[in-house]
Amino acid sequence: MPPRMHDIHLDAKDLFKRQLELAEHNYQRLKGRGVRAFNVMGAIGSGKTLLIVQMAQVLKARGVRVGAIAGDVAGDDDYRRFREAGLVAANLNTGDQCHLDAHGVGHVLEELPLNEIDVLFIENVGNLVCPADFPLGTDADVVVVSVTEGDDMVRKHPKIFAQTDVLAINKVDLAAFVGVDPHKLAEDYRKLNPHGKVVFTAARSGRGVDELLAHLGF
Ligand SMILES: Nc1nc2c(ncn2[C@@H]2O[C@H](COP(=O)(O)OP(=O)(O)OP(=O)(O)O)[C@@H](O)[C@H]2O)c(=O)[nH]1
Ligand SMILES: [Mg+2]
Ligand SMILES: [Zn+2]
Ligand SMILES: [Zn+2]
Repeated sequence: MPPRMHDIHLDAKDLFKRQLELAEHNYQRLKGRGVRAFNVMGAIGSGKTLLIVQMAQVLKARGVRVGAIAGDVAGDDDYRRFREAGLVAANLNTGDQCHLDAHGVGHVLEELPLNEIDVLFIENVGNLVCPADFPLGTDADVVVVSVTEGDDMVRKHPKIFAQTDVLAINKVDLAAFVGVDPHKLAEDYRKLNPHGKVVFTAARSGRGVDELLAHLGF
């Protein structure tokens, strides 16, 4: 039987090479349309969606057209939040997969009206482990960690933090209630990733959102 067009049945090294090729393909497609894209990763409930919505409001006020991809295992909750915030949005359900990959994102890029947006936020599935192994073809990677996850999150997930461009330490408004010092997370991150940028955010109030955008080049 001839292989189907998108069958991926390869060993680990080939798989990684294939991921890089697909990511490069996405990158070229986005660049071809003049879209800057960001992979927003982080644990479940860390505040990825709310931070993206807050960044989008600031960017919209500056005349920047924003789109978002809602990556979730199931459902359309985040997709609807993006739509309600006025973003060009797409929903990407992964089913049994706990991360986005360049292949799935590539199909969404075929559908999204990329000529109507300047910036694309791709919200990954809530997970601090395997999204680190799947490049999507974005310009930069953001990880959101909230203080409510504990002060040891960076040490427990060194891979994703070591390779990310910007760390948003979110829910700092709750730091005192959960007895977590956000500076501790920032210190661990700087040790792992001396070139990464760190910003303290409280997405509910919008604190830190301008600084986060500045770290992304806006
Ligand atoms: N107090 C406080 N609550 C926040 C903050 N950021 C997000 N939240 C709340 O935390 C909950 C989760 O936020 P989301 O933005 O949905 O988190 P998420 O990372 O997108 O979650 P998943 O997509 O399910 O992984 C929501 O009820 C938010 O209102 C913050 O800075 N402070
Ligand atoms: Mg979300
Ligand atoms: Zn396919
Ligand atoms: Zn996974």
